[in-house]
Amino acid sequence: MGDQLSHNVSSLNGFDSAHDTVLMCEVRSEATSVKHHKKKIAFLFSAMRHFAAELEDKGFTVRYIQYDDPDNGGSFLSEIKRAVEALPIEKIVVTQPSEYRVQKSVKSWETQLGIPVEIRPDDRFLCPEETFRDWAEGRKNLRMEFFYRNMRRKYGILMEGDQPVGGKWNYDADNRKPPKSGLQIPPPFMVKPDAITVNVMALVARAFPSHFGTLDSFHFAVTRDQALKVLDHFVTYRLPVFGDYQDAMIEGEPWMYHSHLSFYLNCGLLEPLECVRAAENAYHSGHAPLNAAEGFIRQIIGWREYVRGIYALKMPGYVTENFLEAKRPLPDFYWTAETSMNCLKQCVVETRDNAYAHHIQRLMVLGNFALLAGIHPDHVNAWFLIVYADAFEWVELPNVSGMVLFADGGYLASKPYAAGGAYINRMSNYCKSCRYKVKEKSGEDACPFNYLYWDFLARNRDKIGNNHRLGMIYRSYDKMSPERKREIQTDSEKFLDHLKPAASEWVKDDA
Ligand code: FAD
Ligand code: DLZ
Ligand code: SF4
Repeated sequence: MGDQLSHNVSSLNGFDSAHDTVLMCEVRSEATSVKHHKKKIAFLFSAMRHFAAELEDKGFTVRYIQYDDPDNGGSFLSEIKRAVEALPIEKIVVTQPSEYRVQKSVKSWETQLGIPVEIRPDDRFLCPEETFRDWAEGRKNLRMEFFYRNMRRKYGILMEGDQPVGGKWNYDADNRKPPKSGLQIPPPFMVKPDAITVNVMALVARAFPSHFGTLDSFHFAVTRDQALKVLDHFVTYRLPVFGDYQDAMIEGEPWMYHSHLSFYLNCGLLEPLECVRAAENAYHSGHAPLNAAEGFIRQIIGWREYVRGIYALKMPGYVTENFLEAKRPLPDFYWTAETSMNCLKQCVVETRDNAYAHHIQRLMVLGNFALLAGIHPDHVNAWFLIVYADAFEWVELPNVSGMVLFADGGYLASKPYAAGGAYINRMSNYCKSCRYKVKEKSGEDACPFNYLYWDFLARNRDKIGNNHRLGMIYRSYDKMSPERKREIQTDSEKFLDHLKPAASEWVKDDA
């Protein structure tokens, strides 16, 4: 499958090139389960085609079905059926798909085809599903920090005996520097599209014209060798500053000091442990400071594995969670970028152009607005699953429903990540060129985040009013005069009532 492009993926263990065939297929059902960003489809199809060619070079027999093959039936099952008819197949071997939707379908193959199907665990994750389940058992709420410490111990990463290197597990407090002017941000590592990628881009332009996003300036790595170069480039040029500016946002600087490795980790071109060891080595050799190496490593062995564990544990019910009973449809500007709120505009434009936005843009701008405005989790999840080239439901859903929307009632995160305009102003330069005034609290010109923040807290008090991490904030709200509270409510209602809902064509293919 398109996110199993690893030469050591479990389905290939024991592959016998004299008898076995690898089946790979570009199928409509996957490309349009939601209407993925054009760059995401081009990236995955090109990476799949390159991977198939590498396997053939190694002597594997590969049955590769291209998207516009006239006989392509359009789904995994149709293509397996065709393979079963064409070849003397005794058994199907598959690595467990990452998404629940596909897992469910694979489980029905044996009955549908009348052939044994062996589903092997995906051992590219560092924490097996059962280990996570054992750790989570009996806990009402989970906390990433404790899970992360176990992972550090288990893999001996940044450890001195049984103690963390430097004496602390977590250096996040050093990683919140606001952006300063004059930062020399290195350009991202760019791969020039080769003939395969150019071909795929033409196919995507032709076959998916109504999908979100542009194909211009496609520069993703599409092979393991290229992805290793992206890793090396990150460690050499960005990692030393990664920690300091991890939360910073600058207009016109979509890539900042982030690694841009999620695309390759999630589709299998890179392995999590090799990225982590590269950062650890950079620390030990004196190339990168501890706050940078630890911060980066925590994202991968901590957050990435943690959200995957929660997904495995909580599906299928996690999809329908809506603890705050949010109902509003997604505003149109998430697709068109037509909004006067400059922070949102910048983040949507960059998402459209790059199929990428870095974590704080996703969490504190795009996500924060969706939380404060009370957008329905289905709409927010669909958007995040569509627009990013690294988005697969196992990682997107816990981040959106758990981290951003508090839709799971606090299972993943201890409090909603809600913030007013002051946070965005501190961590970015977006407010300087915004039509709204970040310092104003009410009225036509006030930054909408400012009143929406308090309105969100007031609206949801029955659900989150007892959260001990919000106690101080609610006390500040209680000290406000009745007039001020009314003003917050009126400004918010007026603003929210004027939001134009998005058209549904962006999400689902009607054809
Ligand atoms: P870096 O900042 O360089 O981080 C290094 C690596 O750590 C990433 O490549 C990624 O593999 C991992 N990582 C960091 N944060 C997280 C996290 N919260 N959860 C899981 N892994 C993490 N990440 C995805 O891979 N796919 C998604 O669909 C996705 N959707 C998100 C939606 C929202 C609302 C939010 C708040 C976060 C989402 N993330 C998602 C997590 C994170 O934003 C991206 O992994 C990151 O921005 C990718 O860019 P990068 O490779 O430059 O990351
Ligand atoms: C995301 C995606 C897309 C757009 N297209 C394909 C495809 O044509 N063929 C394929 O094998 N995989 C694709 N993928 C990735 C799958 O959606 C992903 O492997 C499953 O959702 C994992 O459960
Ligand atoms: Fe965003 Fe408010 Fe700043 Fe405008 S003023 S950029 S809306 S935070």
